[in-house]
Amino acid sequence: MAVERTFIAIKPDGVQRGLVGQILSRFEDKGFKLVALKQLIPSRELAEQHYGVHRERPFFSDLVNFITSGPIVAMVWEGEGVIASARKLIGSTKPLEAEPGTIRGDLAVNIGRNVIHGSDGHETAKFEIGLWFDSKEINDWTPSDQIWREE
Ligand code: IDP
Ligand code: MG
Repeated sequence: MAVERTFIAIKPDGVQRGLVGQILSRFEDKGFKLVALKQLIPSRELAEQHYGVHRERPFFSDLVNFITSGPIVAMVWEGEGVIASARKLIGSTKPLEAEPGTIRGDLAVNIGRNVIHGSDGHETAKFEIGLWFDSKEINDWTPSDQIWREE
């Protein structure tokens, strides 16, 4: 499987509830590599671009209001199959339907307060990484224990 990158963001509820550390741990523990991270309060323009595919949905303005309401933690994670695997770690969009053991399954109940975002495919990941990060903010590096993670 190819090494790829995905865009992950801890939403304002995750930051406000003090869940940043344990969410980062789940990705680190799994064995993925953090290559970019920053905290920011997204502008309306950025939020509307990010959620552009949902522009016509009834919940769009609530979603944009929420995501711009406070700091988020924006990240890029790298690894083999990380795009699909991160979606599994995150769990279903509706937290009450998300499996226990997933981030949303363990940490949320409300669809509008579901703690975390993850890119849903290769094209989306590419678009979202470019939208949220300048290429200079993304670091190429090799973990010293890399050899112990490979077959
Ligand atoms: P995802 O975050 O699991 O990829 P999407 O369908 O892309 O889910 O929706 C983006 C975000 O919009 C969701 O994470 C959720 O917070 C919110 N959302 C999705 N569907 C609804 C809805 O029916 N009501 C309210 N908020 C919703
Ligand atoms: Mg989505």
